[in-house]
Amino acid sequence: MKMVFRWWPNGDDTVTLGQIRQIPGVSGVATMLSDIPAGEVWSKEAVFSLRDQVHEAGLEMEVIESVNVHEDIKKGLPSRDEYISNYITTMKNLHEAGVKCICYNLMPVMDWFRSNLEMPLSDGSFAMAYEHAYAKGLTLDKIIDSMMNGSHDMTLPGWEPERFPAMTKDIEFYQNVSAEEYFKNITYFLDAVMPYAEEYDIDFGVHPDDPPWPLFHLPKVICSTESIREFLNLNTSKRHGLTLCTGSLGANKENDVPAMAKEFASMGRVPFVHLRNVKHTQDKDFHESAHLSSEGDLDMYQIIKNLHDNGFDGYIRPDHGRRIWGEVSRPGYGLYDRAIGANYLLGLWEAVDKASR
Ligand code: DNO
Repeated sequence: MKMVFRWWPNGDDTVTLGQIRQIPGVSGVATMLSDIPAGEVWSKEAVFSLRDQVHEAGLEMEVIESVNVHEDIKKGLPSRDEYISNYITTMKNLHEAGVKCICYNLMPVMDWFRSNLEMPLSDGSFAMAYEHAYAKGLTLDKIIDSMMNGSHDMTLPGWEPERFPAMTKDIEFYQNVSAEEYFKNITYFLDAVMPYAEEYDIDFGVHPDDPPWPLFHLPKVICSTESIREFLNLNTSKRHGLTLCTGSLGANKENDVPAMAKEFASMGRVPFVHLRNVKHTQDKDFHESAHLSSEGDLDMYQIIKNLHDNGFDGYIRPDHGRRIWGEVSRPGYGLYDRAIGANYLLGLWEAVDKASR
């Protein structure tokens, strides 16, 4: 197991590589070239220069989060072949730079969604929250506003402003796309890419839909144990796996996240794990919490134990932290709470590992 920390280059992060290097137990970053639009090739030059920057700071760059999938691939349009071929070239360049794991997602049109990026908690910290009744009634403008307010003018992952102009049309497009059709488009992509994942020794971990239910009439297909099984069955390559995001999946109370960790890790299909906790308030409403089991509704000990005992040998990163100690950063991606979280998770791992010997 290796603990990594999400980080963005080109000054697009308040956290520095030097700070990450000082978090005990963190060996590398999960990073991306966020200035290259989805569908374009990540040149060898750009990838190598990113890698050199990370290495110079004494960290590894074995995980990329995310190489985003162009919307035309998800839509199944004829232009997808060119975007897939670009994706494969990017994989080759990443492989040559020593990358071992790619996180990506298949959420149509928009990535993760929260109705409030800065909900005050009783201890004076702030966390991201989701209120279903409010979310359901939103128009696209309000959806975008909801995500941009509280973003402190930093780009949110998956909410790069260049996506906004096409969103109305894209949402319309999906109104008549069934989950079955969507799965077909995904299969086409996986069949094209997985042989290269084998050739380049890169594990692919799809990020589940966040929140894990249909929203804004868009197909959401990676939400539950059943749908993850179905998704993993779309391609037999062992490189075709899941980024087990405990907070995304755990937002649905029906999802037994420790059981998911056990089932999918034992299949060798979990190359990457995002660990964070959530606190359910009512029905589908929740807010994010500190990583500790006692702070939310997920049993982090059991999740770690099930990963450990079922042969998990991939990368973990502490996912979204709260905003604490007055830090101003990308929502969810400050230094302080994630650093605390990383060390709590490393402590759990050490205890589970030593107890098993
Ligand atoms: C938000 C994240 C997502 C996730 C991507 C993975 O903070 O959970 O942006 O990283 O969807 O592709």
